[in-house]
Amino acid sequence: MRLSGPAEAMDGVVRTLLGTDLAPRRATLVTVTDPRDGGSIDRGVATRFVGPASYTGDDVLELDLHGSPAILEAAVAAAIMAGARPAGPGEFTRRAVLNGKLDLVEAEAVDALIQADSLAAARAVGRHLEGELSGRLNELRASMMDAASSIEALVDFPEEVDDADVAPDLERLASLALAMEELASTFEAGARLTRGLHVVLAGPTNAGKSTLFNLLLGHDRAITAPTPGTTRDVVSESVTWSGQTVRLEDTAGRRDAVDPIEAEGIARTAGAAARADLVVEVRDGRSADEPPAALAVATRADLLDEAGRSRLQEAGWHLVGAPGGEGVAELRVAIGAQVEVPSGLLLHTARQHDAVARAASALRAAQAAGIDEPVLAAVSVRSAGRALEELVGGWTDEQVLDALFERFCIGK
Ligand SMILES: Nc1nc2c(ncn2[C@@H]2O[C@H](COP(=O)(O)OP(=O)(O)OP(=O)(O)O)[C@@H](O)[C@H]2O)c(=O)[nH]1
Ligand SMILES: [Mg+2]
Repeated sequence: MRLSGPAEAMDGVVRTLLGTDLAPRRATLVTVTDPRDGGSIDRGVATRFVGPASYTGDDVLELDLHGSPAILEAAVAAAIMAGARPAGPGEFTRRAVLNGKLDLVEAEAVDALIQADSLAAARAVGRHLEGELSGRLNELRASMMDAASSIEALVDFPEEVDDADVAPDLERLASLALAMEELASTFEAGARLTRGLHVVLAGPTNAGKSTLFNLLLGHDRAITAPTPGTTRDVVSESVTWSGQTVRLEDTAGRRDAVDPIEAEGIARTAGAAARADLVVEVRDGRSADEPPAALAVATRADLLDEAGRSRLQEAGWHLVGAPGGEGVAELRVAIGAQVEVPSGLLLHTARQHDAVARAASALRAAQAAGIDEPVLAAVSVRSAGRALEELVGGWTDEQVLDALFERFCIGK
């Protein structure tokens, strides 16, 4: 149980609940007392962090108790009697942002870390919490501000600024725009990493998709049968393979539908395939010829003779045989290998992508306006700056002016 608040309020809670003082940052064995009847609620370990050296920046009290709902409920009720109130969603991180302990990008990383269901995702966003992405954005923003100052000077003091002084800064805006476009383009990989890789098994009816789906998952999730058209709906299940989350989907087999329900199922297959990061095409190995996709699976390897097997292997098919599970482990590896986890910084929220993309296009507008339209150029750079400010904070026009006077010594 975690509490956060101003020191005086925390003093009251500590006194009422624990009846003792706590040395900061020292785990202390305590008895939590119920203020209603003075009886004991639980014995546990309490640690007090004194602000600003705490997660939220306010005073924080952490209580480790025995986790039964009855104990926790009583402890929460006691804390409320002692002056606390239940926290809202994300309120501790929100306090941390308001107190300047975290910026918004770091706060998003906290959320993504909590949601991460693979180590790869946790590692990618963990870097953001260490300030790596904020640092990069601040760097881009500082460089942008610097370049903006000469353009602002051209607007405010046209007689004193030479066009030649502004030209290198306009070039710099172009390279900053490029850097931001590159950063924006990492969103797809970042989102894929945090939400998991979306893989769809597709192919004609009776190809063996559902059987393969079950084999890949390791349990009997979907119905399989010799009757073509067995699967109607998209069947979805998440797994973790070598540290990466994969959302695997089995789909209705493609054919000229025999009834409207099946036709709807086939339409859903097309929708799932269109949204997928990777479509694995599945065919009956006995009638397969050229592989229809980068990752194509021929089933019923167990029913093929040696010549048939080598023919398919040479053509580039992945062979699987359901009875013995032949080729399934290799297929998992092949699926994982189709999507590399990029090693650079990755944007992982739509908010980040939106702000960085807006900043990039505003810089392109500034670049296009150039020396001929310095007012438009200056306004565009400012709006690029505001877009990044929404992400990390700290941009004011005052700062542009500071940088301007520092560089040009105007009015001397
Ligand atoms: N011997 C053998 N039989 C297989 C193999 N794969 C699938 N089958 C059989 O083929 C039949 C059809 O398999 P399903 O997995 O239901 O085929 P599907 O592609 O999902 O079919 P729809 O849902 O109709 O599109 C079932 O009877 C399976 O047991 C395999 O590798 N070897
Ligand atoms: Mg099926």
